[in-house]
Amino acid sequence: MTKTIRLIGAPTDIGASLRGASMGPEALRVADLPGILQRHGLDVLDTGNLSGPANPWLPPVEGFRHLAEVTEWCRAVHEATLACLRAEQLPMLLGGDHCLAIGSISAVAQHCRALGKQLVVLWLDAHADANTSQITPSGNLHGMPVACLCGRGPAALTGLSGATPALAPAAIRQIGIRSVDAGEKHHLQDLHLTVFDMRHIDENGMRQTMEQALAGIDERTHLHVSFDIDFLDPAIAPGVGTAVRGGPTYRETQLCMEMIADTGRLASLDIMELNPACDIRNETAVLVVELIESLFGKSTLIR
Ligand SMILES: [Mn+2]
Repeated sequence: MTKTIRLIGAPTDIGASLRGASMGPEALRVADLPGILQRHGLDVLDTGNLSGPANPWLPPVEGFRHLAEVTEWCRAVHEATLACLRAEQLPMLLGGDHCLAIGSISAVAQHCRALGKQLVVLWLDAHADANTSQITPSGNLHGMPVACLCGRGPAALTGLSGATPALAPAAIRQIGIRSVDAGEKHHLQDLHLTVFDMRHIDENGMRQTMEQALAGIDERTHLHVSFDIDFLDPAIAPGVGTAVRGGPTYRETQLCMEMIADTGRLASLDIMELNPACDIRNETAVLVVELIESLFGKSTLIR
């Protein structure tokens, strides 16, 4: 890994059900994310935070909360991510809530399309994030990015990459899922999305799950990881707004990260939904930084 890693902060909770993810980028910096990566010999460039509209905290309109503001934030993320990829750097989006992945992954999909690269997106999350305005229980857009990327959503978001859908559902592999809304369950089936839920991990173990999730990745693959911090078990990661118990343990998550690193194909990353208002003495941010070290190749032994 010789590429420069560019940190892109997106301090907003515009698509979330609870306020506080807007403080995520700064909490990761306080946990010394840039310094720790640099001490691994990685080239890290922190270009600061993007800016966008404030959170007006209004009820949903026609099934969406804050659609205009979410669109503005996602456009800013899309633009910054695309510029970074075109400069042959590795974008690391520091969220912010998970609606912003519509912006980052739209840019990644657009870039891969232009270069003829195969795109694989690993979606690490407690939730499937595949709601639409018709089936959402809340209208919060952080529950809809997967649907939007698959072309199911408002045109302003589904068309960001210059093509709709931004990517084929087959490009997405979800891991750690354990909370799916009633209508969303049918939608997942309808999209034929690949979902390795917690039951799959229970029955097959993290090793076999990751072997399946990483199948088919080769030297032509652009691997994107969209890491929602609520993927982790809340017993080890309390700093999230929508915690669901029964997530992967510390060891399971380390294995997941190390197996991704072993592919050598990680080319872009989202670190989403860290909510310092829910955290205890920034311990979740510190844990996340430790996991990101593993994602970039830290291992116990020389293998
Ligand atoms: Mn999510």
